[in-house]
Amino acid sequence: MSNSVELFGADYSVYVRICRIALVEKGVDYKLHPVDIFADGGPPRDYHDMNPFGRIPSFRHEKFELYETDAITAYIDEAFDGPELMPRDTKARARARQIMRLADAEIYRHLVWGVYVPWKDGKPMPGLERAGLTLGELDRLAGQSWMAGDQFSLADAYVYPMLVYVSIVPEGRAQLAEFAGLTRWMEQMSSRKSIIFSQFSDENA
Ligand SMILES: N[C@@H](CCC(=O)N[C@@H](CS)C(=O)NCC(=O)O)C(=O)O
Repeated sequence: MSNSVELFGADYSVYVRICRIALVEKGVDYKLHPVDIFADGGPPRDYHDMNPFGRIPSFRHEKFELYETDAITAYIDEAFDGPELMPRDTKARARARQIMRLADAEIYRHLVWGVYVPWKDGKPMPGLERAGLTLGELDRLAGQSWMAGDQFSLADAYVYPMLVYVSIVPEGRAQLAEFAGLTRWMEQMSSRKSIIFSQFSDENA
């Protein structure tokens, strides 16, 4: 099975990291092929055969190819043996999906691209205004120990890489510290094998 699973993307990407976390949590061996979308001239030309939009990640299992993280992680969960990555309970599963879409629509868009990315470039951070609302809502929706249900799920895999980038920014870290539940969850997540294995290079800088 080992080399039949391939992931294409860069280790700085939150979406690539979500897939890597899912693969490790599921216990699936895989090969990561580096694709740098920010390289001069963009990703290699033949990468567009896998993803015509030039976004990462893309995924291949034997001859089956996929892009879009939601589809990739659902496939990983359903195609391989190992712990289930979505709650069985209908309400907990709905909550997990809600949090995953909130991560796409709010956290990635406004806190990764509106806080972390401009901060790194020394520019104003328009997303900071929205951080309290978004983090407060996440804190309200999250379960006691996990984002949804009573064990790790894809909702945890989605939110963690995004909040790590928020926490690298001093102003983002200060806003996160206002939410004791989220802070505790971040600490708990930080010692998981899948999280350690997929660390961003600037995570502990
Ligand atoms: N909806 C896509 C989003 C993936 C995405 O936005 N990836 C970023 C890197 S984290 C990317 O490739 N950005 C380049 C671009 O949008 O052109 C997914 O869920 O996989």
